[in-house]
Amino acid sequence: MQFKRSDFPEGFLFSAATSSYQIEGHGFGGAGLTHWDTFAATPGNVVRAEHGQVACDHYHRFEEDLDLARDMGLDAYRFSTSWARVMPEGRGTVNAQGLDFYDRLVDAMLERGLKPQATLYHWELPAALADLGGWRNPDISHWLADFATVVMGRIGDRVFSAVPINEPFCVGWLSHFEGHHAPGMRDIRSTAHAMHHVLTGHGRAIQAMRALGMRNLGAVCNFEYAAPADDSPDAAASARLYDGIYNRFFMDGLFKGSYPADVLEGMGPYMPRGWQEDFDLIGQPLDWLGLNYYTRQLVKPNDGAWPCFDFVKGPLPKTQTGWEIYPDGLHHFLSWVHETYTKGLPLFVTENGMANDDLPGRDDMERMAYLDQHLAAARRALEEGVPLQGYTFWSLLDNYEWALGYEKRFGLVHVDFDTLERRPKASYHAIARALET
Ligand code: IFM
Repeated sequence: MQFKRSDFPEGFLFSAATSSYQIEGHGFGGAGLTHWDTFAATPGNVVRAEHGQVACDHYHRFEEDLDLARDMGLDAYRFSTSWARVMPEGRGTVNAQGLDFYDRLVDAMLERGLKPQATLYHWELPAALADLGGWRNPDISHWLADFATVVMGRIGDRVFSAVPINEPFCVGWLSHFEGHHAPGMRDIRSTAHAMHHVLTGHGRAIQAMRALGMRNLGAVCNFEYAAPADDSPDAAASARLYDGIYNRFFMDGLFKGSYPADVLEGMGPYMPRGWQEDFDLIGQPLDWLGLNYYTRQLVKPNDGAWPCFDFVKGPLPKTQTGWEIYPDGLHHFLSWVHETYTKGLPLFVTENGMANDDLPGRDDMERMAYLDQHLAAARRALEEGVPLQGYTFWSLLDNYEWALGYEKRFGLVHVDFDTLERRPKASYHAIARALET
């Protein structure tokens, strides 16, 4: 790999990320049923109906996994806490084994010199809360705040940073409009409610963590570069609307106290009652913002119902998930977010990486090139004055890629899902060399 630690400022934080349901093994330790378990058990939702009951068995192998993170030379490790592991019914009774697990996990990071970067919620909603409407129910902000109080009451004194929700777009749009993720809905009113409640949930969880005296609290959003599929004004308008739904909705909500007019044109009639009154809650002061970035989309209009757009296969090289490789998009978002919204607030790239058809013993040259190109884009933004303070690889391990099952491999470490053996890939070794001081 081309990049070196010394290309980045002193103190720049390198980490790798995972998430609870994708690696832990939800069948262990008294965790409750989640909406991902029920979604996966329903035919047609997930490739081969694969689920997270064992996943990478990180629940039993976390020491070995954190050794791998330490030996790569990382400064930090980004993980998430499973709501259903800590509170199997989502509210009320606490599963002591679950809290003990996160307690041991955080201590194990600290013992290895890894700063714990916590995410409260990375998508495994307790099934009992899904029964109550999940993200469509306005009470979810209170339920999430209660979960924050319980889990951070135990580990919040030792985490380096914390964020309520990973990728609000996926929780809202992908899961309630496109139906690709649990709960698999395709309904505009549910979408409008979920997209708003994910932000009220964010706000109330930040309040709960501040009340515990926690510092270094942020938000993590995902961004996708929207490009018109051709030169027509209609394609430009479609790309603009996609950008509104994916990128501007959450940024405007968090930092401007409003939602974009073009998105409200379609979604406004379906928003929950009184949504305009919630922006003080949503706009809690933050200490940093995290950006997850992977790809771009080419967008063109269609004759259907709002939002009236489709995606077109682009010409650029693609990853195993078919995503175009477009590093300029990362540079664009870092600059745009800094100039338009955060204006000096520290930024972190909190996820970036690619799926590749990796086999043990085969060099993952494609991943090394992808990471180098994106790190170069991040460095360009930094040189132009963007206050970028860290970069996180997705992911430490091959893991459960949601509706795509275990086939799409994002890891720096190969996992054999039959034996659960871990084998560092060539990219892992290259990063270790690049980070050596
Ligand atoms: O695996 C996911 C992760 O859960 C959230 N961000 C994108 C990754 C790759 O699709």
